[in-house]
Formats: sequence, structure tokens, C-alpha cells
Amino acid sequence: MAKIELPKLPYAYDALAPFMSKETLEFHHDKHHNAYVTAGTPMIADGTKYAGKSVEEICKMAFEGKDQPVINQIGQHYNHTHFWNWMKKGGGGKALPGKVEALVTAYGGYDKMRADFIQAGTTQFGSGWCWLAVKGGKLEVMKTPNGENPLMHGASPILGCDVWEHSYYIDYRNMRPKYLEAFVDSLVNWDYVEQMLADVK
Ligand code: MN3
Repeated sequence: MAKIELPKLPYAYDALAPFMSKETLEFHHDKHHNAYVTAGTPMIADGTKYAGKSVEEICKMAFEGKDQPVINQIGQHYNHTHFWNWMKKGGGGKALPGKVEALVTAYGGYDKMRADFIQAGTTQFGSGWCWLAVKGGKLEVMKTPNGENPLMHGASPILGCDVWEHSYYIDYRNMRPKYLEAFVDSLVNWDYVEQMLADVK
């Protein structure tokens, strides 16, 4: 059966300060992500059409079938499971692993990618995510509402940033662009981005 569980954070709750506080991570991981797992678990249990499917397959099936509750809960479980790994202490900046750098260079370079990613996150109206995704071998900057992700739109996500207010309001109040700048410049775990790129089919 498809089984989901709340993963442990891959670092201490205070590891990302001052860019993301312990308090933000406690609420965001322990309360918000946990709520998606709790609500999503019965939706994909044995006896449902999602039993035995991977979380990635469930995301695509749910979007295809316009199954909004599953898009919301399982989409958000997928997004957050990677989100914790997309950050690390001492992350961010321009030192990209080779294959990621090649993709970004083909896109138009680091500065363009950084500006477009921050712009996508800033202009996502209401809750959602901004992304670096791969489609047809090329890098795309995307934004999606609520719990959606690039898998649901025929692309493979390699980096995502949560722009729901619960992700930044404690640390940045209403200044979403400042949060996005800190994410790119000081938090991104490019090694994990490279790992996801390696898994793109
Ligand atoms: Mn969130």
C-alpha cells in the first residue's frame, strides 16, 4: 500500500537561523507538514485507486483526475518532503555542481535564473510554490498554486520554494521577496538539486 510518513528534518531545528528560524521550522514541519500527512493518509490507503502507487504517481493521477483533496494533501506532502532537503546550513549562492551549472548556463545563466525564480515566487498570487524544473531536457522556472507541483504539469521539479505565508511570516512578515532572496542566496542545498536532476527520466 502507499504509505506516507512525516520525515525527520535532515538538520537541527535551529540549523537554518537566521535565514529560517527554529520557530518557523517547528510550526512548518511539526504542524503544517504533519497535517498534510494525517489528512492524506486515508485518501491513499488500501482500497483506494492510489494503493500501491508512489507519491509521484499519485500526484500525477490526482491532477489528471481533478481529485482536489489528493492534489492538496499528497501534493503538499511531496513538496514538503523535498523542501526540507532543498535547504541546508551554509547553502545557497553561485557554486553549482557541474550538471546543474550546465543546465543553468543553457537557460541564460545564474543571474537570470535567480531573478526569474525570485520573480516567480513573488508573483505567485496567494499560496503556492516557485520552482526550477526540467521539461524536455531544459530548465524551466515555474510557479504553481496551493499544493500543485511541476509533476502535475508534465515537468520534473529539481528545486522548489514554499511561498505560503506559513513558510516566511514569522521571520520576514509580509516581505516575501526578502525570504526568496535569503532562500536562494543562503539556504539552497545545490547538492540535493543535483541529486534530483540525476533522477530526471
Ligand atoms: Mn508549507
